[in-house]
Amino acid sequence: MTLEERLANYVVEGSKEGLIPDLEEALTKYPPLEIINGPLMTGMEEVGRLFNLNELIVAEVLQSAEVMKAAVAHLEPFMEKQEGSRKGKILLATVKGDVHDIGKNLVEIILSNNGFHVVNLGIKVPPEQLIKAAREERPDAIGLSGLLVKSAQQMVITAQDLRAAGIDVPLLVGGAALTRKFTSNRIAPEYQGLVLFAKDAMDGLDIANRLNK
Ligand code: B1M
Repeated sequence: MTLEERLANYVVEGSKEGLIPDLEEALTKYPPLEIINGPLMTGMEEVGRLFNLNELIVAEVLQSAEVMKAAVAHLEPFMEKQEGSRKGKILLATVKGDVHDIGKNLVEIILSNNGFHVVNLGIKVPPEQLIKAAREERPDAIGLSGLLVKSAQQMVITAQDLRAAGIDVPLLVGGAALTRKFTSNRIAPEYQGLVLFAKDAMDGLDIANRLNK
């Protein structure tokens, strides 16, 4: 197997044995984000495919998630950091009913490495908690993540509740359950402020940087 195949395979197999030396080797060839977005994501997509076919059970998917998290944690110190600049504050949450947090945590790493102050509220965050945090933290933007189909609908509800609470800071939304079209047709009309879709964590950073200007 090539190095890239081995990296994808650790995620598919949910095994960490040999992972760190292979990540070290990969770092001599690629920047950390390319390793995540390339072979590690390829592995995660395969996990999703096998899970869909009932060839993996939830416990096995959880092990794959642990491998992905360990890999991201190992690569994080090698990511580019913008020192010194202090940008806006962003509240980040996975929406109510959804536990998926690998993508959201990647967004946190990338935003905070690039000068943003991120307050990560975690997973399964109901609108009430988000409203309370928004009143206390006074963020410049709120980032919502969701991977389940029902999470897309939950984003609509969250946008409605935030609006009813008088919150109108820009909303940055992302996650596999969403599309740009759903964002502009279904979420944006329910909110007072801007609603912007990010296809991945780097896109999220680009949008946050544009909002910061
Ligand atoms: Co779940 N799961 N899962 N799962 N899981 C999916 C999402 C699924 C597509 C798998 C499948 O069936 N093929 C499917 C959803 C089906 C649907 O709704 N249509 C699914 C299901 C069904 C479930 C359960 C219901 C299974 C069950 O219990 N029977 C259950 C749900 C529990 C719940 O949420 N209430 C469940 C549970 C789990 C685990 C706990 C085992 C585990 C999550 C562990 C964790 O996150 N801590 C898990 C995993 C790992 C997956 C897959 C395999 C991988 C997700 C992942 O981490 N990807 C996933 C299939 C897949 O996606 N291929 C699947 C890597 C991550 C980096 O990508 O999060 O998409 P992602 O983030 C991307 C972009 O989306 C974007 O940036 C990132 C890239 O840079 N992004 C943002 C994300 N958030 C953003 C926010 C932004 C900007 C960009 O701004 C704020």
